[in-house]
Amino acid sequence: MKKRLIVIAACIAALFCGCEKAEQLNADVIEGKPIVVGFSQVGSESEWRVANTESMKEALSEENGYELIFDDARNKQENQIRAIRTFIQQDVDYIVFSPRVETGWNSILQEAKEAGIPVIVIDRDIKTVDEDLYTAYIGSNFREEGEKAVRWLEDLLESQGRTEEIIRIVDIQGTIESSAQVGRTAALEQALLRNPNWEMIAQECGDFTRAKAYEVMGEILNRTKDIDVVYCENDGEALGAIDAMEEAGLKCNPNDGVIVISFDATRLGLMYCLGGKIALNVECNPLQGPYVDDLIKRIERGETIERKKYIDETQFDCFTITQDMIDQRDY
Ligand code: GYE
Repeated sequence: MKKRLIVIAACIAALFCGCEKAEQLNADVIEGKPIVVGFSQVGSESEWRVANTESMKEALSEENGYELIFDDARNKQENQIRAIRTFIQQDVDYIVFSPRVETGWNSILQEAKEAGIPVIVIDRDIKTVDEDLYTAYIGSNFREEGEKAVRWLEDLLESQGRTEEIIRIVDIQGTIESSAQVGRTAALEQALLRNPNWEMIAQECGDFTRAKAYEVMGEILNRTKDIDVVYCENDGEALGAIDAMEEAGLKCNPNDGVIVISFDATRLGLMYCLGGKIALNVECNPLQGPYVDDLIKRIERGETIERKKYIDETQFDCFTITQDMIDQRDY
Protein backbone atom coordinates (compact mmCIF):
# COMPACT_ATOMS: atom_id res chain seq x y z
CA MET A 1 0.00 0.00 0.00
CA LYS A 2 2.74 2.35 1.06
CA LYS A 3 4.70 1.56 -2.05
CA ARG A 4 1.72 2.37 -4.27
CA LEU A 5 1.22 5.72 -2.59
CA ILE A 6 4.86 6.50 -3.15
CA VAL A 7 4.62 5.65 -6.83
CA ILE A 8 1.50 7.83 -7.20
CA ALA A 9 3.27 10.71 -5.45
CA ALA A 10 6.23 10.26 -7.75
CA CYS A 11 4.00 10.38 -10.80
CA ILE A 12 2.27 13.56 -9.64
CA ALA A 13 5.62 15.14 -8.94
CA ALA A 14 6.79 14.08 -12.39
CA LEU A 15 3.82 15.90 -13.83
CA PHE A 16 4.67 19.12 -11.98
CA CYS A 17 8.36 18.97 -12.78
CA GLY A 18 7.64 18.02 -16.35
CA CYS A 19 10.31 15.32 -15.98
CA GLU A 20 10.88 11.69 -15.08
CA LYS A 21 13.47 12.72 -12.57
CA ALA A 22 10.89 13.30 -9.81
CA GLU A 23 10.26 9.56 -9.70
CA GLN A 24 13.92 9.01 -8.94
CA LEU A 25 13.87 11.85 -6.40
CA ASN A 26 11.04 10.35 -4.43
CA ALA A 27 12.86 7.05 -4.35
CA ASP A 28 15.95 8.86 -3.03
CA VAL A 29 14.03 10.59 -0.27
CA ILE A 30 12.53 7.31 0.82
CA GLU A 31 15.97 5.76 0.97
CA GLY A 32 17.07 8.69 3.15
CA LYS A 33 19.47 10.14 0.61
CA PRO A 34 19.93 13.91 0.76
CA ILE A 35 18.30 16.09 -1.87
CA VAL A 36 21.13 17.63 -3.87
CA VAL A 37 20.55 21.30 -4.71
CA GLY A 38 22.85 23.45 -6.82
CA PHE A 39 22.33 27.11 -5.91
CA SER A 40 23.78 29.88 -8.04
CA GLN A 41 23.77 33.09 -6.02
CA VAL A 42 24.23 36.27 -8.03
CA GLY A 43 26.91 37.73 -5.76
CA SER A 44 27.40 39.42 -2.40
CA GLU A 45 26.81 43.03 -3.40
CA SER A 46 24.59 44.04 -0.46
CA GLU A 47 23.46 43.34 3.10
CA TRP A 48 20.24 42.04 1.57
CA ARG A 49 22.21 39.52 -0.46
CA VAL A 50 24.17 38.34 2.57
CA ALA A 51 20.90 37.75 4.46
CA ASN A 52 19.48 35.91 1.43
CA THR A 53 22.52 33.61 1.20
CA GLU A 54 22.37 32.86 4.94
CA SER A 55 18.67 32.09 4.74
CA MET A 56 19.23 29.66 1.86
CA LYS A 57 22.14 27.92 3.59
CA GLU A 58 20.19 27.57 6.81
CA ALA A 59 17.07 26.18 5.14
CA LEU A 60 18.82 23.82 2.73
CA SER A 61 21.02 22.32 5.42
CA GLU A 62 22.19 18.77 6.00
CA GLU A 63 19.90 18.43 9.04
CA ASN A 64 17.03 19.40 6.80
CA GLY A 65 17.82 16.62 4.34
CA TYR A 66 19.86 18.52 1.75
CA GLU A 67 23.27 18.60 0.19
CA LEU A 68 23.75 22.17 -0.98
CA ILE A 69 26.26 23.06 -3.69
CA PHE A 70 26.68 26.83 -3.42
CA ASP A 71 28.18 29.04 -6.10
CA ASP A 72 28.74 32.81 -5.90
CA ALA A 73 28.63 34.27 -9.43
CA ARG A 74 30.31 37.52 -8.41
CA ASN A 75 27.66 39.55 -10.17
CA LYS A 76 28.34 38.08 -13.62
CA GLN A 77 25.70 36.36 -15.71
CA GLU A 78 28.27 34.23 -17.56
CA ASN A 79 29.42 32.83 -14.19
CA GLN A 80 25.83 31.91 -13.37
CA ILE A 81 25.40 30.15 -16.70
CA ARG A 82 28.66 28.27 -16.12
CA ALA A 83 27.58 27.26 -12.60
CA ILE A 84 24.19 26.02 -13.81
CA ARG A 85 25.90 23.99 -16.54
CA THR A 86 28.17 22.43 -13.92
CA PHE A 87 25.13 21.58 -11.77
CA ILE A 88 23.60 19.82 -14.79
CA GLN A 89 26.81 17.84 -15.33
CA GLN A 90 26.79 16.91 -11.64
CA ASP A 91 23.22 15.68 -12.12
CA VAL A 92 21.88 17.55 -9.08
CA ASP A 93 18.27 16.98 -8.04
CA TYR A 94 17.28 20.69 -8.19
CA ILE A 95 18.79 23.87 -9.53
CA VAL A 96 18.00 27.13 -7.73
CA PHE A 97 19.27 30.47 -8.94
CA SER A 98 18.91 34.17 -8.30
CA PRO A 99 19.32 35.68 -11.78
CA ARG A 100 21.40 38.80 -12.25
CA VAL A 101 19.20 40.06 -15.11
CA GLU A 102 15.84 39.14 -16.62
CA THR A 103 16.92 37.80 -20.01
CA GLY A 104 19.51 35.49 -21.56
CA TRP A 105 18.51 32.26 -19.80
CA ASN A 106 16.65 30.33 -22.53
CA SER A 107 19.49 28.06 -23.71
CA ILE A 108 20.81 27.06 -20.30
CA LEU A 109 17.29 26.41 -18.99
CA GLN A 110 16.61 24.30 -22.06
CA GLU A 111 19.70 22.26 -21.15
CA ALA A 112 18.40 21.79 -17.60
CA LYS A 113 14.99 20.80 -18.93
CA GLU A 114 16.51 18.22 -21.27
CA ALA A 115 18.45 16.80 -18.32
CA GLY A 116 15.14 16.56 -16.42
CA ILE A 117 16.27 18.81 -13.56
CA PRO A 118 13.63 21.11 -12.03
CA VAL A 119 14.73 24.74 -11.79
CA ILE A 120 13.52 27.18 -9.13
CA VAL A 121 14.11 30.88 -9.73
CA ILE A 122 14.37 33.00 -6.58
CA ASP A 123 14.58 36.71 -5.76
CA ARG A 124 14.70 38.34 -9.22
CA ASP A 125 12.35 37.17 -11.94
CA ILE A 126 13.21 36.17 -15.52
CA LYS A 127 11.68 36.37 -18.98
CA THR A 128 11.83 33.21 -21.07
CA VAL A 129 10.44 32.18 -24.45
CA ASP A 130 8.60 29.35 -22.75
CA GLU A 131 7.29 29.46 -19.15
CA ASP A 132 7.89 25.70 -18.87
CA LEU A 133 11.64 26.25 -18.89
CA TYR A 134 11.51 26.56 -15.11
CA THR A 135 9.37 25.00 -12.41
CA ALA A 136 8.60 27.93 -10.10
CA TYR A 137 9.52 31.45 -9.00
CA ILE A 138 9.73 32.72 -5.42
CA GLY A 139 10.54 36.37 -4.83
CA SER A 140 9.28 39.91 -4.54
CA ASN A 141 6.85 42.01 -6.50
CA PHE A 142 9.28 44.80 -7.33
CA ARG A 143 6.79 46.89 -9.25
CA GLU A 144 4.51 46.84 -6.21
CA GLU A 145 7.43 47.84 -3.96
CA GLY A 146 8.04 50.83 -6.24
CA GLU A 147 4.33 51.71 -6.22
CA LYS A 148 4.35 51.75 -2.40
CA ALA A 149 7.28 54.17 -2.49
CA VAL A 150 5.80 56.63 -4.98
CA ARG A 151 2.35 56.58 -3.38
CA TRP A 152 3.95 57.41 -0.03
CA LEU A 153 5.94 60.23 -1.65
CA GLU A 154 2.82 61.63 -3.28
CA ASP A 155 1.07 61.67 0.11
CA LEU A 156 4.04 63.24 1.87
CA LEU A 157 4.39 66.03 -0.70
CA GLU A 158 0.67 66.67 -0.55
CA SER A 159 0.77 66.93 3.25
CA GLN A 160 3.65 69.39 2.87
CA GLY A 161 1.61 71.48 0.43
CA ARG A 162 4.11 70.88 -2.38
CA THR A 163 1.83 69.73 -5.18
CA GLU A 164 2.55 72.79 -7.33
CA GLU A 165 6.23 73.19 -6.53
CA ILE A 166 8.80 71.65 -8.90
CA ILE A 167 10.16 68.51 -7.23
CA ARG A 168 13.66 67.62 -8.45
CA ILE A 169 14.27 63.89 -8.27
CA VAL A 170 17.40 61.74 -8.61
CA ASP A 171 17.04 58.02 -9.29
CA ILE A 172 19.98 55.83 -8.32
CA GLN A 173 19.09 52.64 -10.13
CA GLY A 174 19.95 49.07 -9.24
CA THR A 175 21.77 46.67 -11.57
CA ILE A 176 20.35 47.53 -14.98
CA GLU A 177 17.96 44.92 -16.37
CA SER A 178 17.61 43.06 -13.07
CA SER A 179 13.91 42.66 -12.36
CA ALA A 180 14.41 44.52 -9.05
CA GLN A 181 15.65 47.57 -10.99
CA VAL A 182 13.08 47.23 -13.75
CA GLY A 183 10.10 47.16 -11.36
CA ARG A 184 11.30 49.88 -8.99
CA THR A 185 12.34 52.23 -11.81
CA ALA A 186 9.10 51.65 -13.72
CA ALA A 187 6.98 52.70 -10.74
CA LEU A 188 8.90 55.97 -10.42
CA GLU A 189 8.75 56.69 -14.15
CA GLN A 190 5.01 56.06 -14.15
CA ALA A 191 4.56 58.42 -11.19
CA LEU A 192 6.52 61.13 -13.05
CA LEU A 193 3.95 60.95 -15.84
CA ARG A 194 1.03 61.58 -13.48
CA ASN A 195 2.79 64.29 -11.43
CA PRO A 196 3.68 67.09 -13.85
CA ASN A 197 5.56 68.97 -11.10
CA TRP A 198 8.03 66.07 -10.65
CA GLU A 199 11.21 66.33 -12.64
CA MET A 200 13.85 63.60 -13.06
CA ILE A 201 17.10 65.56 -12.96
CA ALA A 202 19.43 62.52 -12.96
CA GLN A 203 19.05 58.79 -13.39
CA GLU A 204 22.20 56.72 -12.95
CA CYS A 205 23.13 53.16 -12.03
CA GLY A 206 24.48 52.50 -8.54
CA ASP A 207 24.63 48.72 -9.18
CA PHE A 208 23.05 48.03 -5.77
CA THR A 209 26.30 48.90 -3.97
CA ARG A 210 27.17 51.60 -1.46
CA ALA A 211 30.49 52.36 -3.18
CA LYS A 212 29.03 52.85 -6.67
CA ALA A 213 26.13 54.95 -5.39
CA TYR A 214 28.55 57.16 -3.44
CA GLU A 215 30.54 57.68 -6.64
CA VAL A 216 27.58 58.47 -8.94
CA MET A 217 25.89 60.68 -6.33
CA GLY A 218 29.16 62.62 -5.98
CA GLU A 219 29.20 63.23 -9.74
CA ILE A 220 25.57 64.37 -9.72
CA LEU A 221 26.30 66.76 -6.83
CA ASN A 222 29.14 68.29 -8.85
CA ARG A 223 26.53 69.28 -11.42
CA THR A 224 23.79 70.44 -9.01
CA LYS A 225 22.88 70.52 -5.35
CA ASP A 226 19.32 71.58 -6.02
CA ILE A 227 17.75 68.20 -5.21
CA ASP A 228 14.47 67.40 -3.42
CA VAL A 229 14.25 63.61 -3.57
CA VAL A 230 16.78 60.80 -4.01
CA TYR A 231 15.12 57.51 -4.90
CA CYS A 232 17.66 54.78 -4.16
CA GLU A 233 16.81 51.30 -5.37
CA ASN A 234 18.34 49.58 -2.32
CA ASP A 235 19.73 50.31 1.15
CA GLY A 236 23.38 50.12 0.14
CA GLU A 237 22.80 52.79 -2.48
CA ALA A 238 20.91 54.96 0.02
CA LEU A 239 23.82 54.82 2.44
CA GLY A 240 26.33 55.70 -0.29
CA ALA A 241 24.17 58.55 -1.60
CA ILE A 242 23.66 59.92 1.93
CA ASP A 243 27.44 59.85 2.55
CA ALA A 244 27.99 61.85 -0.65
CA MET A 245 25.22 64.35 0.13
CA GLU A 246 26.37 64.95 3.69
CA GLU A 247 29.94 65.49 2.50
CA ALA A 248 28.57 68.05 0.05
CA GLY A 249 26.81 69.82 2.93
CA LEU A 250 23.26 68.66 2.21
CA LYS A 251 20.92 67.56 4.98
CA CYS A 252 18.96 64.34 4.49
CA ASN A 253 15.57 64.40 6.18
CA PRO A 254 12.01 64.85 4.93
CA ASN A 255 11.21 67.98 6.97
CA ASP A 256 13.86 70.43 5.81
CA GLY A 257 16.27 68.45 3.67
CA VAL A 258 16.48 65.89 0.89
CA ILE A 259 13.85 63.15 1.00
CA VAL A 260 15.67 59.83 0.64
CA ILE A 261 13.68 56.75 -0.34
CA SER A 262 15.12 53.27 -0.12
CA PHE A 263 14.27 49.58 -0.55
CA ASP A 264 15.21 46.43 1.42
CA ALA A 265 14.70 47.52 5.05
CA THR A 266 17.81 45.81 6.33
CA ARG A 267 18.77 46.54 9.94
CA LEU A 268 21.27 49.23 8.93
CA GLY A 269 18.81 50.80 6.51
CA LEU A 270 16.20 50.91 9.26
CA MET A 271 18.66 52.55 11.68
CA TYR A 272 19.03 55.32 9.09
CA CYS A 273 15.25 55.48 8.90
CA LEU A 274 15.00 55.82 12.68
CA GLY A 275 17.51 58.67 12.46
CA GLY A 276 15.36 60.35 9.77
CA LYS A 277 18.03 60.18 7.06
CA ILE A 278 16.03 57.62 5.08
CA ALA A 279 12.48 58.93 4.97
CA LEU A 280 10.86 55.73 3.68
CA ASN A 281 12.27 52.22 3.50
CA VAL A 282 10.16 49.71 1.57
CA GLU A 283 10.76 46.17 2.74
CA CYS A 284 12.14 43.54 0.39
CA ASN A 285 12.28 40.26 2.27
CA PRO A 286 15.48 38.24 1.68
CA LEU A 287 14.47 35.32 3.91
CA GLN A 288 13.50 33.05 1.05
CA GLY A 289 15.21 29.84 2.20
CA PRO A 290 12.19 28.41 4.07
CA TYR A 291 9.97 29.02 1.04
CA VAL A 292 12.40 27.16 -1.22
CA ASP A 293 12.62 24.29 1.28
CA ASP A 294 8.84 24.10 1.47
CA LEU A 295 8.50 24.15 -2.31
CA ILE A 296 11.05 21.37 -2.84
CA LYS A 297 9.45 19.22 -0.14
CA ARG A 298 6.06 19.75 -1.78
CA ILE A 299 7.43 18.62 -5.13
CA GLU A 300 9.01 15.63 -3.41
CA ARG A 301 5.64 14.68 -1.91
CA GLY A 302 3.94 15.16 -5.24
CA GLU A 303 1.78 18.02 -4.01
CA THR A 304 0.43 20.93 -5.98
CA ILE A 305 2.79 23.88 -6.09
CA GLU A 306 2.33 27.60 -6.68
CA ARG A 307 4.18 28.54 -9.84
CA LYS A 308 4.73 32.11 -8.78
CA LYS A 309 5.01 33.12 -5.15
CA TYR A 310 5.41 36.71 -3.99
CA ILE A 311 6.52 37.07 -0.39
CA ASP A 312 4.54 39.50 1.80
CA GLU A 313 6.33 42.76 2.46
CA THR A 314 5.74 45.93 4.42
CA GLN A 315 7.26 49.42 4.67
CA PHE A 316 8.75 51.70 7.32
CA ASP A 317 8.84 55.48 7.45
CA CYS A 318 10.88 57.75 9.66
CA PHE A 319 7.78 59.26 11.30
CA THR A 320 6.47 56.00 12.74
CA ILE A 321 9.42 53.60 13.05
CA THR A 322 10.64 52.64 16.54
CA GLN A 323 13.73 50.90 17.91
CA ASP A 324 11.44 48.07 19.01
CA MET A 325 10.39 47.40 15.44
CA ILE A 326 14.03 47.17 14.39
CA ASP A 327 14.88 44.86 17.30
CA GLN A 328 12.19 42.43 16.19
CA ARG A 329 13.70 42.03 12.73
CA ASP A 330 15.76 39.03 11.66
CA TYR A 331 18.12 40.74 9.24
O1 GYE B 1 17.14 44.92 -3.26
C1 GYE B 1 19.45 44.51 -3.38
C2 GYE B 1 20.19 43.34 -3.89
O2 GYE B 1 17.39 41.45 -6.05
C3 GYE B 1 15.90 42.13 -4.37
O3 GYE B 1 19.43 42.91 -4.97
C4 GYE B 1 17.29 41.97 -4.78
C5 GYE B 1 18.09 43.25 -4.72
C6 GYE B 1 18.09 43.94 -3.39
O4 GYE B 1 21.48 43.52 -4.10
O5 GYE B 1 19.90 44.94 -2.13
